[in-house]
Amino acid sequence: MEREQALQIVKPQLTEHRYQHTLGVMETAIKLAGKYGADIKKAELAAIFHDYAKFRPKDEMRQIIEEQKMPAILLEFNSELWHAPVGAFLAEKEAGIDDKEILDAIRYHTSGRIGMTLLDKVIYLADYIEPGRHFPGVDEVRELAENDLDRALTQSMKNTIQFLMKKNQPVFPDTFNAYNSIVQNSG
Ligand code: DGI
Ligand code: FE
Ligand code: FE
Ligand code: FE
Repeated sequence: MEREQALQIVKPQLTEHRYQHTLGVMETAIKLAGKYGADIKKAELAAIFHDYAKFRPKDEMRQIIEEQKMPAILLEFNSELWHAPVGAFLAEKEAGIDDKEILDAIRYHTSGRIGMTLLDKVIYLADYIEPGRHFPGVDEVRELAENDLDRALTQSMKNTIQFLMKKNQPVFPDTFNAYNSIVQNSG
């Protein structure tokens, strides 16, 4: 699918603010893919669709998680996590995206996972550092992303876990597993 068609499908699903975020993730993901050797067209499409399900009603997302036999543990954690796996499902069902690497990058863009692929990492990081993001620590991660993908990713995961802990929020197991996996595998 070409960029313009993908954007036309996604735009009506999002608020204007979230659409601008999506364009930022797209540009950033294309840059990171070029720098680190990921597939640029796949990075572009995954970025465009990554927040596809962001505004679906909670009840609809809960029902999809149950019916599609996604990990039930999702339902015990913050519903903010649900749009990632549900988005992967709906991008396939409603938009016909059938590339498994793209769907996985969408599915794991919020939590990460053990053994993230290069494309998973590009989308996770692009979501974190796109130009519209303004939170403490983001500039440090932007600098790390200039020459060390794994260090940038580790730092963004640390920031996310610390942010959740400061707010006394539970941390989803995949989030910890992703952090451990990348620290153990990147020396
Ligand atoms: O959809 P975005 O806002 O672009 O960003 P995202 O998909 O990375 O994150 C959505 C939210 O999910 C964000 O507010 C932080 C939260 N989050 C990420 N990991 C975890 C989490 N929330 C909980 N409770 N546990 C996690 O492990
Ligand atoms: Fe998201
Ligand atoms: Fe994210
Ligand atoms: Fe996002």
